[in-house]
Amino acid sequence: MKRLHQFLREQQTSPELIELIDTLLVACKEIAYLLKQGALAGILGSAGAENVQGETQKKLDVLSNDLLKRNLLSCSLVKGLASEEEDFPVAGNPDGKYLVTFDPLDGSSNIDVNVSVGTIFSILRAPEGCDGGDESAFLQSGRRQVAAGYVLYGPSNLLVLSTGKGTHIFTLANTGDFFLTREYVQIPTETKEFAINMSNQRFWEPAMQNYVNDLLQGEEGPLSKRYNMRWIASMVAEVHRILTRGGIFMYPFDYREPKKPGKLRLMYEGNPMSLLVEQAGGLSTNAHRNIMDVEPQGIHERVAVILGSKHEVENALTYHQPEAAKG
Ligand code: P6P
Repeated sequence: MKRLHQFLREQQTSPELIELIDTLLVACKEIAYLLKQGALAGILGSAGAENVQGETQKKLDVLSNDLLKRNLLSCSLVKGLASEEEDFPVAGNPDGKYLVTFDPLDGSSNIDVNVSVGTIFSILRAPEGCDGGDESAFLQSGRRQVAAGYVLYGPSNLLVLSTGKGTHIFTLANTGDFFLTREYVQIPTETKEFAINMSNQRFWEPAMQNYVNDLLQGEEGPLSKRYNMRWIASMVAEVHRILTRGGIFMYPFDYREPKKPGKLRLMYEGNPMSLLVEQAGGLSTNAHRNIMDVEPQGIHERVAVILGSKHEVENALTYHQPEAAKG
């Protein structure tokens, strides 16, 4: 079995990027250990505070964020970092080469019910002369990511990573090593499985209403296929299922908060997941353009997400064409 380092060296990944990924993974291994302790470590439940998103922070949100911050700021390669749990970017080494954005514990509402959660991360080059604590340094499209991935804390702990040379899966062994367990993942272009939070249906735009209605009509409907549905409420787990067996995941714009383009965040959810999905032959769009082509206006910017099996995403997009959307 090939270790992560060996695989990255064989892909000609720079020693500096390998060092940065390693540093990030040290924190993720500590998070994995804490999660396994659960209630025994007295770390479940709410931290009694809200983050910049207005979401109640879990104790583990704060702990995970602190672990990642501590490790990344100790790495001389990190010029700055931005986190879902930090109102503003945090400056690192002024001579650092990279910027890191992350969601320290995605799906944390699932922690107290023992359902899989994950750390999502995205690595950008620090623009020449930028201030690593200045938001403008981070406002780069997803196409500029040098690496992205997630660590899924589940029945097994997995790293899914891309440096732009395919999407690969590594499994964490008891030794603390990540071993390559699946390389050059390819998402099936067709699927019979969709993931969306149906309780929001009345708030969607007509295009999404029409598409999901057709999915629900199954073989008797215009799509002539019996679909199944999944909703785990952990984007990391949904994306992992799609990378593993195909599917389409949607968190569309809805009228509950019409000023926001969506619930999920562009810089540390949409972009990293889009790199992994595209590198695996899938599509990832906000219903109007590929997510990685969106030019960010803020580090906590939201984005609508439709991602997964190429032909199914293309099918969903046909409902969003101007002439169809009037339907
Ligand atoms: P809802 C988790 O809070 C998250 O950001 C994603 O991981 C997940 O897909 C989504 O929100 C779940 O949202 O509205 O179903 O709770």
